[in-house]
Amino acid sequence: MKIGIVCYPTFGGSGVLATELGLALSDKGYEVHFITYEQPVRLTQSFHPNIYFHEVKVPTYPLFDFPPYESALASAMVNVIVNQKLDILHLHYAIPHASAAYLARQILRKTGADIPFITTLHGTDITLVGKDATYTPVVTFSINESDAITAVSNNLREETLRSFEIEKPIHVIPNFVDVKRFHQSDKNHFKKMLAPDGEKILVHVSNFRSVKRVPDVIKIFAKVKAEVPSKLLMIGDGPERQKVEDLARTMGVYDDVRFLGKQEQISEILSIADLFLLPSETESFGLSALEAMACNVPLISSNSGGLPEINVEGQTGFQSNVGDVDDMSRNAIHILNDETRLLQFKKAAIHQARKFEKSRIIPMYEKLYCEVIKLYNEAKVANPCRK
Ligand code: GMT
Repeated sequence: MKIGIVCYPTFGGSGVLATELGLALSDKGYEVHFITYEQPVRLTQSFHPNIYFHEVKVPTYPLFDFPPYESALASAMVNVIVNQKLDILHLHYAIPHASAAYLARQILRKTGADIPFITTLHGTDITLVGKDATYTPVVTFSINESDAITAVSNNLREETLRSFEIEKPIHVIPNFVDVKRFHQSDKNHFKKMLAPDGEKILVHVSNFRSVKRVPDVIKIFAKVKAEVPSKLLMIGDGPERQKVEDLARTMGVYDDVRFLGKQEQISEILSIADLFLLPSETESFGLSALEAMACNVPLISSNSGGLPEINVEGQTGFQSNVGDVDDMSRNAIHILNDETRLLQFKKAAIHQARKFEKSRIIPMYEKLYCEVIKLYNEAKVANPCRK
C-alpha cells in the first residue's frame, strides 16, 4: 500500500505523531510519502528507504500578503497522488489539510485518478482554531467530506460532535509511543551535572503556547522547591518563553530552572526526570506526557480534555482543575518526598504507557486504511461518474 501523509512538520504533537506513524508504517513495508512544506522534525534523524518527502513550495508574489499555501498543497497532493500512484491520503490536523485534500480529490475525479482521504483530528484544530467562526464552515464541510475521520481521544471525539455538525462516525485511535525509543536509559552523568546534590528533576515539554499554561509550571516548581530540593528542565520554545523566563526570575527560582529550547533527543532528558508537569488549559491527548510516562516519569497534569484518559489518578500521577497550582504542587510534593512512593508511581507510569505501545495502535490505522480503500473503490466501480 502507498500512503500519503500530510502534516505540520514542526515540533507540535500532530506533526510528531504523523511522523512516528509514517516511520512505523514504513518499518512494516508500506511506502510512505510525506507531503508538507518542510522535512518533518523526527524524519531528519535517520534514513528510511520506504519514506519519501515531497516539499510543498509556496511561491511568493508582490500581490500576496498571504501566499496561498492551501492551493499549493492541493496541487502538490494532485501531483504526488498521480505520479506516485498513492492508494490513500492521511491528513493530520484538519486545517487546512482536509479542505486541500477535498480540492485535490475533486480535481482528480475529472480523470478517475481520485483516491480516498482520512482526516485525523488532533486537538486545537477542533478545540481552538476550528471553533473560530472564521474557519467553521470550511472545517465542518471538509471533515464531513473525509472518507473516514479519526480523533486521538474519546474526549476529542465528543468535543468534535458537540461543536460541529458531523454526519459520519468518528473513530477513536489514540496516540501511541514507541517504547523501544522512549525508555529510561542510563544517563546518570547528565543527572549529576544538572542535579549535583541529588535534587529531584521536574520536566516540562511544550511549544510554549498560552494553551499550555507554562507560567503555572514555574509557579508549581517554586512551591515544590520550597519543600523538596529540585531542579526544573524546560524543553521547547514558543511565544510565551520570554514571559516565563521573566516569571522564573521574579519568583527567584531562575537559577534552578534550565531553559533547554527545542531538543530532538527528548528521551535522553526524560531518562533523568522524576516528574513531568503538564498543567494545560486544554489537551486533547498529551503525547509529550505519554512519552514521559514511557520513560518511567509520573505526571502532574490538569484534568482537562483527554488527559484523564492517560493519567490514572493516584497511580501514574495526579490531575487537578486547570489553574489549581496549589493542588498540583501539593500532589507533586506528595510523590517526590517519599522514595518508595516515587518508585511505585514510576512503575505505574511505564505500565500505563505500554497500553499505548505503537504495536497495539498501528494495526488500527492499517485496518481503517484497508476498509476505506475497499469501500471507496467499490463505490467508484459502481458509480464511475460521481461528482
Ligand atoms: O498543542 C500541541 O502540542 C500541538 C498540537 C498539534 O496539533 O500539533 O497538539 C495536539 O495534538 C497532539 C497529538 O495528537 C496531542 O497530544 C495534544 O494534546 C494536542 N494539543 C492540544 O490539544 C492543546
